[in-house]
Amino acid sequence: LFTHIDHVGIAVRDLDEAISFYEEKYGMKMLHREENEEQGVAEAMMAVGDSTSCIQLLAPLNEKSTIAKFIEKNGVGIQQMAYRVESIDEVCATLKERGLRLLYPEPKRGTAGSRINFIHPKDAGGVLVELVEPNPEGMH
Ligand code: MC0
Repeated sequence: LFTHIDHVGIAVRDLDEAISFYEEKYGMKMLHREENEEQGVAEAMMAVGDSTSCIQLLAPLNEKSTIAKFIEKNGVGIQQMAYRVESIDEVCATLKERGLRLLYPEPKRGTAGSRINFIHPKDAGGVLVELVEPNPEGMH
């Protein structure tokens, strides 16, 4: 069903500070950075070595952001686990058949024009699981 770990998402308060930490302490390179208003986040993708898996740093764009709510409740730290898929439409249909709730009826726009959806954490053992179909012209 899933082909790779696409990224692990980490909620941070200050994106620039977090990027510097990952660059200076871990030697990671930033592959991509953008603001996604629909999701309420400023985000940066940090490459883990030569793999295509990333750490996604997520800072809230405003106080209504899901990331602001997450930090208020839990503090900073791991917010989500994202798997890469080939066809998000097929994977979502399969997961629905298997009784899992997806957050969106249709995929939304994610990093670099990817198509994304989420499995509700209450149906996934307390883990917010994101599904990512990368944009072929995007970052991977
Ligand atoms: C909430 N819960 C979580 C959780 N967020 N559990 C694990 N991981 C998380 N991140 C749990 C809470 O502890 C609570 O359980 C219950 O779910 C309801 O939480 P809530 O605090 O009342 O929050 P809701 O229901 O308002 O929102 C939770 C929900 C939301 C997952 C629906 O965060 C959401 O829509 N997330 C998907 C979008 C997203 O995260 N966007 C930001 C990343 P209890 O037991 O206390 O009831 S954007 C992104 O990732 C894009 C750019 C990309 O990668 O391309």
